This record gives sequence, structure tokens and C-alpha cells, in this order.
Amino acid sequence: MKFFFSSGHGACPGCSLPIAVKNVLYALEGKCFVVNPTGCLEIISSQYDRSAWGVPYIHSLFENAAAVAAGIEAALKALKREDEGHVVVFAGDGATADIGVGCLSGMFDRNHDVLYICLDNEAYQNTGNQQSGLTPPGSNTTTTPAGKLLPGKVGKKKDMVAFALAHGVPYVATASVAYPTDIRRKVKRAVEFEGSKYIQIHCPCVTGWGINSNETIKVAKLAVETALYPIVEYENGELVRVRKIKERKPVEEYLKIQRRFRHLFKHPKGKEIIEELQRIADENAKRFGLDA
Ligand SMILES: Cc1ncc(C[n+]2csc(CCOP(=O)(O)OP(=O)(O)O)c2C)c(N)n1
Ligand SMILES: [Mg+2]
Repeated sequence: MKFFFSSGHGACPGCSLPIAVKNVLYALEGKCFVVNPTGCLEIISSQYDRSAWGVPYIHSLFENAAAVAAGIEAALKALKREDEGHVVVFAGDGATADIGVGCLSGMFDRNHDVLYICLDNEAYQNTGNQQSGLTPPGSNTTTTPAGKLLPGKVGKKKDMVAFALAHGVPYVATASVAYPTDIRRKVKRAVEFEGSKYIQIHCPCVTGWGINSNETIKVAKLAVETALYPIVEYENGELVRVRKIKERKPVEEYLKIQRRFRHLFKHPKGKEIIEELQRIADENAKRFGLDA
């Protein structure tokens, strides 16, 4: 395997981000221009004076990755250099669903030929686990601290797949670091589409989620096997494929091995939130036909 993202970067042991990035770059055979807003990935890979990137790379502001990518794509077209590679964004969930969402909407609306990858570790992890729009209900973060006042995050995980579909994005999918061959297949499929493509990859965070560094993949698998993180694929607005679940597991199995959810098993509101999460999983299973 040729490496487009080298070892020796600064990720925590067990971090899932390099797994996602390496598989995306591998699927593109390194033929791409990477845009990366501020976040963990940028910090672990591009600190002056060293870089883990074996492909052209630009660090954007937190909020404007989609605009920078759109500009690069337009420039490549104007220069008739679009054959040189795909424009790819790797952005965190905070950059995608909250702070960069305006630029992302503009990029989708203009349907720029850009592959936008959201690395969904379900909080602002680089700054120490603050809630984002993609943090799930009940999660303990520094801005939703579980205690007397709060049972962790109150509210929903934003549906960014629906957001992309509402913009008419031609290719939209979710994936997980637990299934790297699926990531590679989806990336290859995505770039067959002209226009914007959105892939949201579930990326467990060892420190923010409070898991053992050798349990990244186990936790990622459980998110899928409980139906809390449905793996879906849309082409031209139509659901074309889902990852079926052989024996769906109760959400407690996923929650109990993560420190961010530990309070739910003793907090007065915990039972209610676990039930809500189970309801979300059941609805996902029904809506996408996940049960095999
Ligand atoms: C405009 C702006 N606001 C806040 C920050 C501080 N900041 C840097 S990285 C980061 C968190 C990034 O979260 P996310 O996009 O989810 O990526 P992750 O680090 O979790 O991979 C924050 C809040 C910043 N750099 N710029
Ligand atoms: Mg994040």
C-alpha cells in the first residue's frame, strides 16, 4: 500500500482519524487536493515544520473549508487542470455541522465538484470535547457537563445527511472506520458523480469518548450494530444501499463502555435518555430497513 498520509503524525494512540484519511486517500490513489479546516486532523498532521501529507494540502480557517475547496475547484477548471485530481475536504463535525455550515450550504447550492468528508467524532475534540451539532443526546461534554443541572447533552444529533439531500447533493453517504473497505468503495463511487459529494465517517475519539485506545474499532462497530449510526448511501436523492445488521444490539452495550455516557447509568434522568437513544436506534432500523 502506497502511503499518502505517513506515520509519525501526532495522533493519540487509537485515534480513528488516520484510518479514515488513509482509506480515502488510498481510494483516490493520492490524486487529490486536500482542504482541512482547523481541528484535530490539522493539528496532528501539519504542525510547522513537518507534515504527514503526501498530497497537496491546504489548511483553511475553521469556518471556510467549503469555500476554499470551491475556489480551488473553480480555479482548476479555469486553468483546465481539473484532471490533476479531486478536491477533497476533510473536516470535523464542528467545522461541518456548526461553524462551517454556511459555506458548506453555499458549496452544495452551487454544486461544486468537491468530495466533502466529515470526520464525525461527535464533538469539538481538538479543544477538549465541547458539544457540537453532531454530539448525540446524553453525551457528557465540557459545555454539557453531566451533573445536577444537566444529564449531558440535551437535544438531537443534527441530520447532516438530510441537510445534504435537501441541497440536492448527488452522492451522500455515511460510513464508519470499522468498515474501511466500505469507505474505499464509497469514495470510488462518489467521485464518479459530477458535483458535490458528502460522506460522513463515524470516527471514535479515545480521549473525548473515554474509551480504551485498543477499543476504537469495537466501539465504532457497536455504534453500527445498535443502529445508532446507520450506514446508508444515496445516489441522486435515492437510498440505494444500507449496511444490514444481523443481530441488533441494545444501545446500553454501546453506551456502557464509554466514559462520556457513564453517568446515564446513575443520573436521575439517565434512564429516560437511554430510552430515547434506544428509540432513535429503533427508528433508524425501521426507517432504513437495517434489520437483516
Ligand atoms: C473561528 C474559530 N473558533 C474556534 C476555534 C478553536 N477551535 C480550534 S479546533 C476546534 C474544534 C474542532 O472541532 P471539530 O471540527 O469537530 O474537529 P475535531 O477537532 O473534533 O476533529 C475549535 C473550537 C478556531 N480555531 N477558530
Ligand atoms: Mg469533532
